[in-house]
Amino acid sequence: MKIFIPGIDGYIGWSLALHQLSLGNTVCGIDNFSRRKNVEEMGSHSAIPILSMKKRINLLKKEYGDKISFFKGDLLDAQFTDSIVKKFRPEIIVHLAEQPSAPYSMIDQEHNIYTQKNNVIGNLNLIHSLQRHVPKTHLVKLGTMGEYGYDPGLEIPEGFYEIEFRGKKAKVPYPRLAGSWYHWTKVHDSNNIMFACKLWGIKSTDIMQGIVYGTKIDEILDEKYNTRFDFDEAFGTVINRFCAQAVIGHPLTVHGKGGQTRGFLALNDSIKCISLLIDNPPKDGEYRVVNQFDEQYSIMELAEKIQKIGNKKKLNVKIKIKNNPRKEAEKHYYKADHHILKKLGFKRTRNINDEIEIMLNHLMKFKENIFEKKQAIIQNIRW
Ligand code: USQ
Repeated sequence: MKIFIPGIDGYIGWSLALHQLSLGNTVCGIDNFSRRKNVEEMGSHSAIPILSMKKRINLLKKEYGDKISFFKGDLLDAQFTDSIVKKFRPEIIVHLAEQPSAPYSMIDQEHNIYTQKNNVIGNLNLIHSLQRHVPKTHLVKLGTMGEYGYDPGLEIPEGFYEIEFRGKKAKVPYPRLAGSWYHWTKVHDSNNIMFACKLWGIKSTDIMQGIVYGTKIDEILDEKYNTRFDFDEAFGTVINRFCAQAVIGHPLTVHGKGGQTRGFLALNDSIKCISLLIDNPPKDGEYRVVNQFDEQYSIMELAEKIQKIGNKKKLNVKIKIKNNPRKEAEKHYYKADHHILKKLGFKRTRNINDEIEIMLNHLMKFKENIFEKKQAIIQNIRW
């Protein structure tokens, strides 16, 4: 299969490329390196060193030859996007080229508008090119569980639900109640893709993914294949950031009551899930929504897990309650379906406790790197 990965330089993009190449597929990636630049803007860097894209591609070319190609460019450049889709003619597009940080989008007007433009317009350019050149291609798009919001007080289905209103029943999209400018961009993308499927008969899987954690996937056996690992206030997500904090003896910064409950998934399993969805596409014209997470925990439960595992390693992990810089429910009902991936055969490969231990061991090797940027670790960006 020919797979196009916009955002190949990112945490998930690079890992997915390694996995898909190992399966014998052909991968073409593009990236504008905004993740590297934006993390630098936050005064940080990847805790785990990564190679430049030139070196990454040279490494892969030695192993996979012409099965890997890379072009530097931006989805906002409609001509560039169009020329790649026209030339490569992918059978699958896995769109991972969005600004992924909620706090980053909340810094100020400029960062909000940047996120909206980058995500919404980039996605539109991509779907127009897909329709123009490869209308039978499956678009796998990374959305987020955060599109639904965390305080509707109802169970969350996979995208659609049945309602009865004034005596009539209908299957309609489940309401989206996102909690940051970033999360809203994903809602706008979902609406645009849903409409494109109806309008043009293209097919898409919109992944509502939970929080991904971990440093390794099965294909990362040597440090030179490493994917990035962020821990700064904008790009470090909660388990990854807590593990980085534990390693340098910084207290784990739990926001508010810590009762915020989220779905979580190991990086290795995120890649396996995306690959399962690639292998099991929807029908032509179908807009499929899949909730992609494995287990759910509250933030305090997570902090306590990391504390327990860290203390076995003599890290003397402390937990510090911090005034919540976000506007979010700190205690809420949370029950979300995640049946589709299980039906397709998804089985967890990484247990959360084992993965936290693997992460702590891996990160301890790069303690100095985290320590060097420790001023970037506390979230001060306010909603
Ligand atoms: N949190 C803390 N302490 C910290 C950092 C975070 O208590 O030091 C709390 C936050 O207040 C929040 C929860 O942990 O309640 C999750 O925060 P996060 O930064 O890990 O996740 P979030 O901002 O929701 O975004 C991340 C990814 C995003 C993805 C989303 C999936 O950055 O790309 O879409 O997770 S989900 O959360 O399921 O919407």
